[in-house]
Amino acid sequence: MIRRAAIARSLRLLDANRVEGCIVPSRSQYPHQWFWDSCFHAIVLAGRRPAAAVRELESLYAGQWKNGMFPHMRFLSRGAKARYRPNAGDWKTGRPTSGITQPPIIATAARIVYAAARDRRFLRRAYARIRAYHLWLQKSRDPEGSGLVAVLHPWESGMDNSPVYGAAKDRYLRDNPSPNVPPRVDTRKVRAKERPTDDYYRFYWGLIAGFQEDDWDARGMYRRGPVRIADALFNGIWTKANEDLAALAGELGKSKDAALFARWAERSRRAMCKFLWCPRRRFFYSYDLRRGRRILVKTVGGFMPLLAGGVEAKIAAALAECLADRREFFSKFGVPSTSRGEAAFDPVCYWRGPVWISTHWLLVQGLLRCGRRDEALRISEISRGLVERSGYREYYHPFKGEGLGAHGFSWSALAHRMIVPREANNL
Ligand code: 2M8
Repeated sequence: MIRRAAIARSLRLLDANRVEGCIVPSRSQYPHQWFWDSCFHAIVLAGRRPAAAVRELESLYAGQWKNGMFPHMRFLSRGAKARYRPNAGDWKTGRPTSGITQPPIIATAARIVYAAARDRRFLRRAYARIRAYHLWLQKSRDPEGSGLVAVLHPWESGMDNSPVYGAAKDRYLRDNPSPNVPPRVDTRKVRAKERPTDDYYRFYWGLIAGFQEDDWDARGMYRRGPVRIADALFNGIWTKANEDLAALAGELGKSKDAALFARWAERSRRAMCKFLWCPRRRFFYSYDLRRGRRILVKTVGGFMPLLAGGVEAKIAAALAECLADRREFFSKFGVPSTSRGEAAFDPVCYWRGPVWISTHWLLVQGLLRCGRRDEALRISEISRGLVERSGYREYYHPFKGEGLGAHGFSWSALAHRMIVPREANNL
């Protein structure tokens, strides 16, 4: 009964955050559409409102580029009057979207939504859109076919000020005259210490200016962009997404496509174990493709290769140990976004320490996948508890459980849908 009331509250929140046919992450802080947020919203809705889940995913099509890319943001006209920077005009992409992408979780979301909605028209349309996206991502972010796709801007990783991007930021600011950055608006409603520093904002805007010089040409951006990082979370999601796209292709009888995407998934699994896994430190790290070395900072992203399956039992066991270690990722209120052992760890600052419900959700799927049910249940319970106690906040303090960042934050509704029914993995 309590559970049902909680789910109803989550659905009410999503209803309240619906603007121009899609759900925004938060009405005050993020008044536009974000790519991976909408995928998470669709996953939440699939449980009780499959038709609304279909609509949420389909609302992303309006932003998709002709080359297949799903941009990380689509600007809404109502939101245009709201204060968010960079706005559509700042990006100069020639359309009301940003020019970069975000973690490619749409195939996974579509598989979950299809398992709930069983709507063939949705499946056919979604498949064509997502297939185009995967072909674009593969070609433009892994042109050598290594199995690892690159992130070119920290915003693409979804974990914007993660210390994974700290060294790249420092190098960038050292080598480039500090770009002019318009006054920050993100710190008007959220305390500055919970948001990225001004340096990060100079870096974010500077990278955008560089891409504008390349006229948003994917090849030029990849070749000349100062950041080229195989992010562990992004690649874990990408691998799982190829497996899910293969399942959707199979459902449509497209066996050649199914074999292709299954092969891509397998290639990425191998590449993650070869390049991201560090046998000595027993952890998955993001990898700097420009410099040819791992970025030795432990973040929650390091658990995400588990999502993709096929991880050796001893690797899964090492990660479980790290998850249970108070000096690393164990804390009363969940799994911090950055290890407690890192110098950059900060329990209130955005992706440098706080607990996020989205990464909890991903972690739960990864743990279930490698048979770690107890750990998965613990994280599910903590997630529900956080939302009950502190509301739908953007992130939470790992030791105190207090809410941080934006209020009325949509994807925190995932707390009530941590464990996806088995059908979604068995179309
Ligand atoms: C955050 O990122 C945006 C920029 O894309 C921002 O800080 O303004 C991140 O947490 C990102 O992962 C998320 O998709 C977005 C909207 O919730 O906010």
